[in-house]
Amino acid sequence: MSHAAAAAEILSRFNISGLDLALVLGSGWTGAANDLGETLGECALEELPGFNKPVVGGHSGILRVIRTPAGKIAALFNGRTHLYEGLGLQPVVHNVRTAAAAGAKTVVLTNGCGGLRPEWLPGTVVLISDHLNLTATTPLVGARFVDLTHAYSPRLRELARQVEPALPEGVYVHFRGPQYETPAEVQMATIMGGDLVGMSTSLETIAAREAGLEVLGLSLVTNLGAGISPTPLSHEEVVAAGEAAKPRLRALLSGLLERL
Ligand code: 8IG
Repeated sequence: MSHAAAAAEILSRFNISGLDLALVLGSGWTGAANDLGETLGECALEELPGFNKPVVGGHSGILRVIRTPAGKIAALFNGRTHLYEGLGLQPVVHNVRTAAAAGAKTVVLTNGCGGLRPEWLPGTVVLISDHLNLTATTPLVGARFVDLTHAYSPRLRELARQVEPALPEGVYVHFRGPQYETPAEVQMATIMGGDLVGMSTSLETIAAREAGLEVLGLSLVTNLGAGISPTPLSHEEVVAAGEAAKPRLRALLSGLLERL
């Protein structure tokens, strides 16, 4: 499988014996992950077997490997492949499978998303407590009956709250996209028990749990869900909210890496 090849390439390229953890940095999070440790090396994602260049504006497409202040080896994936790109499921979960094949035990999945609670203004960070996978698909093939009861690790959420005690929690609803939801779909997501709407993360979480990784999910609310906000959604709004939240996101990631 190409994730084994990608993992081998990461270990040889950066001269490391394995990864301890991986972070996937989604919309709004990329710039927050600079200077989080000693850089051991970096490369463009598409130089590694099975990876594609991210298509979303604001994703640098760089893999950086660092030694964290706690002495752990971490891979920072800046950008990801989404289901809506039409490349299929395997490229979407290649990041977490590669991280697991390289020895990682933990993955931090971050994203930018829409918020369904009016009190969560753009710039709010939310711990993902659970998800609704509305993509009607799965990265798992065959009789892989993976338990998702604690898909988003209660232990890691507690650890995040040691860094930021007031972090709220919410259920992430994964729509395939790439269009944003209609107001009716946003209502549906709310009625179904959702708190956040986005286009990533749940498939990576499923693959990560299959691979035995512990998952922390962090969402940056960059806009209110369609119909909740009086103004139309735009990707520029998303980028601006990420930019404004950068110092806070950086502090959170830095505090996490001291503890992970
Ligand atoms: I950033 O409002 C971002 N990503 N589905 N809905 C969905 N994805 C998003 C949104 C949103 N904002």
